[in-house]
Amino acid sequence: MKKILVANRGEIALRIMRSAREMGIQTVAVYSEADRNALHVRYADEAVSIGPAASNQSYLVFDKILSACKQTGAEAIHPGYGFLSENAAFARAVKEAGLVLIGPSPEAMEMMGNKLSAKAAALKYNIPMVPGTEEAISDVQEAKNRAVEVGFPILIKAAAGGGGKGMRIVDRVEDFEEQMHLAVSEATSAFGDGSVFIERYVSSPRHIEIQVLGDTHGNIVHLFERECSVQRRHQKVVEEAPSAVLTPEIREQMGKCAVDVARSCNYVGAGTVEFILDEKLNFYFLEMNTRLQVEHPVTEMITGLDLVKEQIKIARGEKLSFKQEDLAIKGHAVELRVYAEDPANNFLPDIGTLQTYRLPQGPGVRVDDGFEEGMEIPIYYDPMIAKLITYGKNREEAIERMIRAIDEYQITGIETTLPFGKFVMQHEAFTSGKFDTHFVKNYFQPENLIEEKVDEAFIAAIIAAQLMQQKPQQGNFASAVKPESAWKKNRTQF
Ligand code: MV4
Repeated sequence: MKKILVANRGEIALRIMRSAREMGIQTVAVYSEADRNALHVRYADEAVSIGPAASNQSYLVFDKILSACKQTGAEAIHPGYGFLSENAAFARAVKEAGLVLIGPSPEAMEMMGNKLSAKAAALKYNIPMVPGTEEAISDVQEAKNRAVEVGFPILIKAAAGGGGKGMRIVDRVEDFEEQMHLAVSEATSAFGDGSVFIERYVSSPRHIEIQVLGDTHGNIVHLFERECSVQRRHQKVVEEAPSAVLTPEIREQMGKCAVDVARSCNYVGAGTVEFILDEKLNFYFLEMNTRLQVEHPVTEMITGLDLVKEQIKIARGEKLSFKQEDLAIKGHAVELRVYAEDPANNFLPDIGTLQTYRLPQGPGVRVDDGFEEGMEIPIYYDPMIAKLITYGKNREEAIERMIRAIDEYQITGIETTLPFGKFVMQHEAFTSGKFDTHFVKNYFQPENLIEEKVDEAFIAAIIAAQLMQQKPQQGNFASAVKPESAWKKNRTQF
């Protein structure tokens, strides 16, 4: 494999190219009109323009990606995450064009892409699952009877859904019929497939996922867990590895189950098996994601592996160079997704230019990003600017480093989730490890960030006063405040 095309943009495109370059593999970028000056285009050895900004006219068009391979002689495609990464039809088209997709087979993508077929496959291996129906259920009366057997509260899920789309919680049997009708029509319009199934609703779960790697020789290992419970509206914001609550025994059991789920679909490549964990630490299989995930760096930090290199080696047909017993967790890693969103304003996407953009540095800090100072955040794609990852010998050190790195990270021109990240890192529920998927809803109010904002405005006022009046006179504003102590108190600027 001499040349790889990266069918993606932003931080993940760069991150993939970096590993390819280390392996002596040439890289090809593709870019839309909105990404003409993007870093992934400049970093690649070659770049091919693939059309208008809208992704359905560029990054999602099979033929444009395949032609770019032909044009440049790329032999393999890395799809990153999002876009075409879990598209079985694309995986087939790649194969038919005589190219290699750095990812699983179209069959595995299809089987795991539907929640019901994923559950059916996993059932053969006795994987723990939340009680409910194993098949799509369309008869409302029958569904209601099953719901009564399973017990309320019930969750109605769309088979074709994902990431929380098409889910409905039903607390009481009286509400079941209405909610079922709504769920079916929602699933039909959102996915073109109205199949739904029901599960017992686990009310305060933690979201824990296991990274797996499978090679083309039938070897499958797991790379331990990632805790992803800090999310809002099914959008993850903070992830960490390992989880603060898993015991070595549960970790081993979950790891074995994840390997079995991967085995159930003959999985090849890097994948993630999602579980929920209840208060009693019972775990249940939810679904499998057949791509490299956004939060993969925390796993890289604690295992010392480069997941993109492993994906490439697997795609070249190589055997995994390690066995399960060779793998161990070392240290702790935390990731904060830095979004161009205003956490003080209901996380509304914020658009604009990165007027100031200075990165944190120093021990245990990694930033995966795709922007530079002066660049605009395009409105067409995901609003994630960067992933800030910190590593430490233990959880406390990783968190301390995250707080320090957030303080060093300077972004102006756009509101970001950095202050929200600091709020999480300093919250007792997070530091103690006692939190679930309701963390944001339960503990976060925009007012939590206002104090920080007031401090910033205060410092700005001091600077303004000093500029206007170099020598403070007795009784004026500049002499009334103590700039020194205020600077020390708030370390967000130097
Ligand atoms: C659940 C659940 C509780 N009980 N299933 C949300 C996304 C999709 N992957 C499955 N999800 C859930 N399934 C049962 N039976 C709670 C969630 C859930 C959730 C799961 C993982 C991460 C964040 C979540 C936020 C809300 C609900």
